[in-house]
Amino acid sequence: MAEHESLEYGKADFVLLDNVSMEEFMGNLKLRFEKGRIYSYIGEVVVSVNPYRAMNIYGRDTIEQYKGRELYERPPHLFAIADAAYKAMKRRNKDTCIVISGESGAGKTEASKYIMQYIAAITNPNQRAEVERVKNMLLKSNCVLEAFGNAKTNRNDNSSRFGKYMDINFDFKGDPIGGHISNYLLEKSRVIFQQSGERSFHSFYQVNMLVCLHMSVADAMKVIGFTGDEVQTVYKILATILHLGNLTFGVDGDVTLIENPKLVSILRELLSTKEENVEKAMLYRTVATGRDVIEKQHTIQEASYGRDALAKAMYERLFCWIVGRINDIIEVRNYDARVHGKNTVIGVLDIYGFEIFQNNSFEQFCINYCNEKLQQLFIQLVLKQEQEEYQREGIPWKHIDYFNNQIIVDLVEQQHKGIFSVLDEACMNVGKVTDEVFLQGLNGKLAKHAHYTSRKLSPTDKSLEFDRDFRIRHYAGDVVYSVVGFIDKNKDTLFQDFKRLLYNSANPVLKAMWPEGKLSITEVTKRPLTAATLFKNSMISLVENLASKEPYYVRCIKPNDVKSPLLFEQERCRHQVEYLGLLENVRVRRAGFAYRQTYPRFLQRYKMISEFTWPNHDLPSDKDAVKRLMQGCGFDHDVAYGKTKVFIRTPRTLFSLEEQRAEMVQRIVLFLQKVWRGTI
Ligand code: AD9
Ligand code: MG
Repeated sequence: MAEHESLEYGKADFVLLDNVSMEEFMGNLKLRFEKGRIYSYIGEVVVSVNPYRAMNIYGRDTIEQYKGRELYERPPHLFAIADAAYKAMKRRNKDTCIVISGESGAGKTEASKYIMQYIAAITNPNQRAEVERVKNMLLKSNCVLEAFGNAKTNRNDNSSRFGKYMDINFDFKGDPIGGHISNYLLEKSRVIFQQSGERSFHSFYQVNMLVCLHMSVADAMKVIGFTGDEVQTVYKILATILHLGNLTFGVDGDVTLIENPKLVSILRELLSTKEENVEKAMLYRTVATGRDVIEKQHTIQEASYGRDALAKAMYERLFCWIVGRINDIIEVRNYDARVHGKNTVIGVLDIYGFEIFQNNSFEQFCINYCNEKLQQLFIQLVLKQEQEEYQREGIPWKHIDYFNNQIIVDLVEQQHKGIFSVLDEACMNVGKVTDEVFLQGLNGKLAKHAHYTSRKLSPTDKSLEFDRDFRIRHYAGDVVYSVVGFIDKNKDTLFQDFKRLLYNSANPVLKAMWPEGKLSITEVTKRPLTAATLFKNSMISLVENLASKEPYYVRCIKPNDVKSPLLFEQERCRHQVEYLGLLENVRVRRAGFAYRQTYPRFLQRYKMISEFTWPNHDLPSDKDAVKRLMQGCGFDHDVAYGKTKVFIRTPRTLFSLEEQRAEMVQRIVLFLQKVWRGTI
């Protein structure tokens, strides 16, 4: 534990609680929060409570205190986990990742930024220019992505409306040499609609208020390496989307028309195209009927639908293009793996947190599914595998129960029966495809599922107000979703005419964003993958990627719903502790072992500290040799011997082994020096 921290701040590591009960856990969490100790540990997992106030714990001096130290040597902090992930990567040549989870507003994005700042601060001691450039880009990219991908919601004034996973690549010296950002499903519907009390993406207000982007954002874009033309095009796209919001349609006889034609000439200019092209794309749709290609006039509804789809698609494409440009700029360059050896990676995941709104739609469904996947990963890696390993190794172990949310993950993503499959099936129907048809499909397939209810299946259930609602019992709570818009958002159609309009722009930056606009209607044959399928696939590969690395966890807790630095709402916090599985985490950790290693590797590292094993042992097996070594050092009581690995219960034992090893190495070096000098 962090030994120098006084007990007046409570227990720094929940593993040290006298009794592992919800009551004690909550008492300790509250005490620490009230004493300004926002971080605690469960073993190597950081538990963080959002302080909702500026804390003086992220400065240069604090960074220095954590640099290169072991996790338990200092009070719990994000910096300690960042350092642990960094050390593991550097010492053991392992890819690591830091997974930050918690509900909306719990502090994930802030945590990810502090982690990045820490890594930037402790690397590149030799001030290599290229490394400094990369670090600067990585930090600045955050600011740009937040401007375009974050917005004020009722849960969080700076809520991430996209998922972000950033890989930072390091060279053999441990210095950052590049990175890569993966972005996940931007909530683009926000461009055309916001719930009461919410706003669109920050970028629109910044462009609106200052006529150019917020100063720091424009600076950041320039520093990163966006050209003047590119930044101009970004302004133009934002302006286009704002003007599209004002475009209205009417009818004259049976002709659909644009009610405010002045806007068309503004749009023409912004998009660098001809006025008639804009008008035509807004009012007509090219369709192929057999061998003929005809132009079909939109109804008012179709024209409005098309306009909204265009606004959403342009913003989404802009966002993905910005991420792509940043990736071009920060990708690993000038690096020859054949000369320098493999480069290693630390991944940082900061994704949208679990959310429940007044009205929950397709986006909340995807966001909450994503959080189910991450919870499942945590269960797999922290609760399940740990216990399975003890069993496999024959270590005496009393199984600890926990709620396994795999059943909810399956409910969403399973082939044929899962909600995404039912949705895709409904979208594939020819003829009238409605959200209600989708809901009927769900009811048909999921009527008996313990985590699914609809109003039809449960007419007296008060939380299901309308016939279009269904409810999922998520790991983090019940959420009622309205099916309205699911089909549309899943199909995610943008008429080919708009793609052609943008591709034919005289602005090369805009044109490059829409390469598929090159195709004529007769050439567009393939049905694109649905939004749900794309999201599901990206989540599955994200989880695979995280599982292939050594994970470090930050579990964020939101203390209240009013953004107060003083309020610790007991019930709100208890609920989060419960669904995050923190108590189970303490139990597994407490009964478990902090460190494990195979016998041969353990000996390789520590054999010099025992006369029985140095330079070689003559015992029947490596296991016997490790036993002898541990007995000799007096650590036997803190150790269990598995079939292939030795397990050490407390970190203190490990530190002590490390100290003895360092001492021996020093002695051996001195001895060898004397031999060389001929003084022995
Ligand atoms: V969402 O799922 O993207 O909606 P996050 O990312 O979990 O959410 P965020 O990091 O944006 O939450 O934190 C919300 C707000 O809490 C911030 O804007 C800060 O005002 C506040 N916060 C969070 N962490 C800290 C902190 N370590 N110090 C001070 C903090 N304030
Ligand atoms: Mg966030």
